[in-house]
Amino acid sequence: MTYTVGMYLAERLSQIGLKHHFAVAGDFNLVLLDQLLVNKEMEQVYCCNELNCGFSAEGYARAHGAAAAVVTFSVGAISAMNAIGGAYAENLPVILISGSPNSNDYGTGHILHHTLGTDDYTYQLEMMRHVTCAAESITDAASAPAKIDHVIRTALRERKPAYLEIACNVSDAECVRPGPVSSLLAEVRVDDVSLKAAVEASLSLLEKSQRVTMVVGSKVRAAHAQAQTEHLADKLECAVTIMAAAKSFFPEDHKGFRGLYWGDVSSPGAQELVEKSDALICVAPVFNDYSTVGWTAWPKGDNVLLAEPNRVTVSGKTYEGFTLREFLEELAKKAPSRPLTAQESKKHVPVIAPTKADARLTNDEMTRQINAMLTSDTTLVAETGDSWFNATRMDLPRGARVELEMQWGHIGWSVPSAFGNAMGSQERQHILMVGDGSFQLTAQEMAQMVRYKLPVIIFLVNNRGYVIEIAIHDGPYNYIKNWDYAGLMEVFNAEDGHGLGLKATTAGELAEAIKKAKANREGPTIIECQIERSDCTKTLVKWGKKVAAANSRKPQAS
Ligand code: TPU
Repeated sequence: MTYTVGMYLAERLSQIGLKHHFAVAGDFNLVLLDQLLVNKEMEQVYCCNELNCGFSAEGYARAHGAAAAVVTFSVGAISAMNAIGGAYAENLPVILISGSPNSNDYGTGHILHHTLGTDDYTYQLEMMRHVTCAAESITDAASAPAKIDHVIRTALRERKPAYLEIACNVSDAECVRPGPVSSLLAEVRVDDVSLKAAVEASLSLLEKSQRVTMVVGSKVRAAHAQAQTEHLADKLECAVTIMAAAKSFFPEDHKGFRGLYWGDVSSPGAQELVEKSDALICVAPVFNDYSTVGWTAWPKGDNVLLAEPNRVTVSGKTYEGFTLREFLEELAKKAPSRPLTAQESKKHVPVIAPTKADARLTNDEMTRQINAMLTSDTTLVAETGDSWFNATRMDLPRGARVELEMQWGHIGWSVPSAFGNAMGSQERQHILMVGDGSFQLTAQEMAQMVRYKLPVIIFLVNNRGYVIEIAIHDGPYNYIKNWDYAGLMEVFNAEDGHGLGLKATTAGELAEAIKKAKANREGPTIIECQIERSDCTKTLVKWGKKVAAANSRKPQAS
């Protein structure tokens, strides 16, 4: 069989394990889409728009390790760029592939549709360089294999998105076949001297410390170091806390687990554990304004061992040239037992008392009922807003996954991301918690859950406004038009769908709705949970005030 550029790309994507790629058609990528369809190992999955396509791929990468999204030039790719920025912030290898102008049109002065109306077609590549770890433009078949391999390899190595554009007349041009994938995935060699020095410096901190605590951060998953983190915790036998964005990245049934470290809004006791440690091991953390609660809780100082994905900083020195996994593995081999912090503290499980069946539905009762649904097979996707705080206070069984987008924080992310995640892990039960304000951005992607018969259960929190923004900074702009959210499902079902739209205004109605949702395996179920606007978690309000204070610092006098 003659091989083409598009077939080469498809085989590479399939070799790295993709079973699906996401797409929105447009005339610059139609031939490319045909070429990708030749590969029977991968299914082409369609989205309503390119922003959602990017977020769907982002969700797939969360479930599956990597993903690809295929869009058309400018009108498509620039919409998708927002989601690619999200994938960058969240450390997810999403390959964005855009069709691009015919190679004969470059440098000719021709003005093309879907472009800025100038004759320079390099602007999209330039823009994408800022939100990806590798970006290539393919305008000839001969250089395509090297460019495709470079983009895929860099994305996988750096766990960041990457970008490819392929001239629309080149995607079916003849090219060589891909070689084996092992050469593409080869790991970088370890600097043994640096690794040994980092481990020795870390051990000397641990050996002179009795109060040792671990803080697990959100980059631990992208660094593929979750098992190594748990193993180190087994050896140290110390207390372990997690950061909010790392919810579910450390098993909560582990005997050292002591809940969430999030400054003032930590689980009871967790802040004291962290602040009173002689040695604090921060594994792959992200310290930003949100995670430090407006810069009020940022562990720093000589007692902090900062183990980042590509670097360790301890006792005033930084070490590089190895991965986090390698560092944690080596450290665990010699780590001393330091059980004091675990012995002196207890895991705090928040207990929410059930309300009567006919009582008005509350945020607490909704959270309680959702928590009771979680099993080791659940993936809980929680949108920006109070859903963050509800998800992070849940008690998780081992194996349950929580997906948050706390670095990028794009409202509306969760609907397409849950769709992509469900596509990428169909053996799991997907539950989505999303506020009404967020849902209004990307609601139409629920239609793809109907189309692909994915039994995602959506808890739509109708509190009639942007409650998180009300907590941070109130004004008339925080109040939204109400929708009939449950009613939307009928629109998306049209003549052939099996989605279910339900409403719950009391605790009993919610329990009934959950029963129906669990029984509906042929499509998604949206349960519109109607709660009072003022009913939100206490932590949201407390955290919101501190973040607002950080945002409203006055400019420094010059
Ligand atoms: O729980 P709740 O009521 O806060 O959730 P809801 O209703 O989804 O409201 C979220 C409100 C919100 C906004 C408007 N959270 N962050 N923002 C700012 C924002 C605006 N645009 C984008 C794309 N992302 C944002 N985070």
